[in-house]
Amino acid sequence: MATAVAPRMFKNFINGEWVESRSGKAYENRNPANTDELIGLFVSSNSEDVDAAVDAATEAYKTWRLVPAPKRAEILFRAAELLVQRKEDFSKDMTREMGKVLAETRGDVQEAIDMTYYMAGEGRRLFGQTTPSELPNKFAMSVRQSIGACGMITPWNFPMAIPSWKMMPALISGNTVVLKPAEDTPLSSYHLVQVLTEAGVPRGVVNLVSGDGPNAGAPLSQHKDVPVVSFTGSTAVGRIIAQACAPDFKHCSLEMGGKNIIIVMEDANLDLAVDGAVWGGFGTTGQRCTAASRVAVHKDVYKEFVDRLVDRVKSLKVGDGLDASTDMGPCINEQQLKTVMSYVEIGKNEGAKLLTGGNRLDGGMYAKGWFHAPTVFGDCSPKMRIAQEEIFGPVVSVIPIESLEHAVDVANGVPYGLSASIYTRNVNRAFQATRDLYTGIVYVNAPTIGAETHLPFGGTKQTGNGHREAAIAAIDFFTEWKTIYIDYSDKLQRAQIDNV
Ligand code: UN1
Repeated sequence: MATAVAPRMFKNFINGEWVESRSGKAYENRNPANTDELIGLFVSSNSEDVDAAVDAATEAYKTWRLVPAPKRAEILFRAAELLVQRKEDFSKDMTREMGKVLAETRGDVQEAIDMTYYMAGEGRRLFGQTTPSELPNKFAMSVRQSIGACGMITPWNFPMAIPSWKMMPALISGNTVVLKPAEDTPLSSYHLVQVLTEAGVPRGVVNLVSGDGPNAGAPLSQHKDVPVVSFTGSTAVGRIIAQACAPDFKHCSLEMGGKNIIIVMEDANLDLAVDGAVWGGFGTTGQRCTAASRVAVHKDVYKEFVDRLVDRVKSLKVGDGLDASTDMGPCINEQQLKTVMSYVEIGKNEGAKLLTGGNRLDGGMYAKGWFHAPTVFGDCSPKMRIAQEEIFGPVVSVIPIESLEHAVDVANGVPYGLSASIYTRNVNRAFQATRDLYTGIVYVNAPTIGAETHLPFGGTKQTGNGHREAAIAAIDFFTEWKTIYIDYSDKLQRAQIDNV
């Protein structure tokens, strides 16, 4: 429909000002539930924009690193309060640009609030260690030091939470930030940066450049003045970023794919397990790194569990996430929908049994969006591609298992290791599983999603590169240790030599 009102143009935020891109180009951000709705125009940044943002962050770092951490914390506390005040508006905007249902976008903003309060609290801790020296009249301690301008490349599935996971620990530690949010969801990052600015973050400390990976993300990860890069996204892109960081030995934190599993033992509370599988598999339309895209079910309860799961999945209401009765929103974009559709074909060709779904939802209320039916495949073998590869959509593969040992083998038999879960009432089995599942996160009697901000988040194998986000682990990533020895003996004392 023609309109006389020009769409709102969102600019980059560099050195405390909203500025045009040097490229002069912009792109459209549209609602994935209704592509007629234009959220706004966002600038397509290029390497010159990235250079300007990095210059600003590098200059601002000189003074920000010297601001006492409790003072930096006061700004974060104010930012958290502004997020609380604007939670509802930001959640609605997030549903419009990302598609997930309002209850979940409220959760996403809440996760940013939690992280901001949590890291603000760290402003009066940032603990190091004091420890005795092996020599007399000598003092020893370690302190954290900030590093510099941090480049952050964030995904579209948690458009405010994940930028906050990276920005808040970086800022409280005394670093400055250049954020390149996902092309599909820049508005939520825009809101977060706006809030930080209103809360009093000095100019240049936080910068935002919107745009795509090749033109904006790549120059950021390659920039010689960016010593720290934090990325969340696909394993394929993570590998490129790791390579870009390697020549200069940049600190590089990667959060990538997952192929998470829920194990249902024969003694499980099946109602609870079905609830968990539905929420873990189809929450956020399956577009979480932590999504439960595999469910391994003991043969003794397999049929009963699958019947109940399929019944529940059939009753899920797919639609616009702003409608309170909607259970599941659209895929983020056309390409993601096509990926989901291609995996459905792969599953059928591999001989998995399609139990429900398996098709794009089209026509009527779905005509203008990227909707796919929630889909369950049964009788999957663990080596099928649909049971091995990350689909990032509403497709769950159910695998029959014989025993706990078998389930753990299946669980660990994928290239990823983010999250795993077991449903059982047997405490011995629960502990055995928490010990033997080789993932970064394990749940007992809860689905694979639901991480909290004060505990480490991340995974093993091709999910990550050994770092963790959230919690103190995030402070570890965004700081370097400095060990300080103070000798007040007034004479030369040689460690390892003079004290034997
Ligand atoms: C992600 O899937 O990319 O535990 C992050 C969870 C959320 C975070 C998910 N708190 O599912």
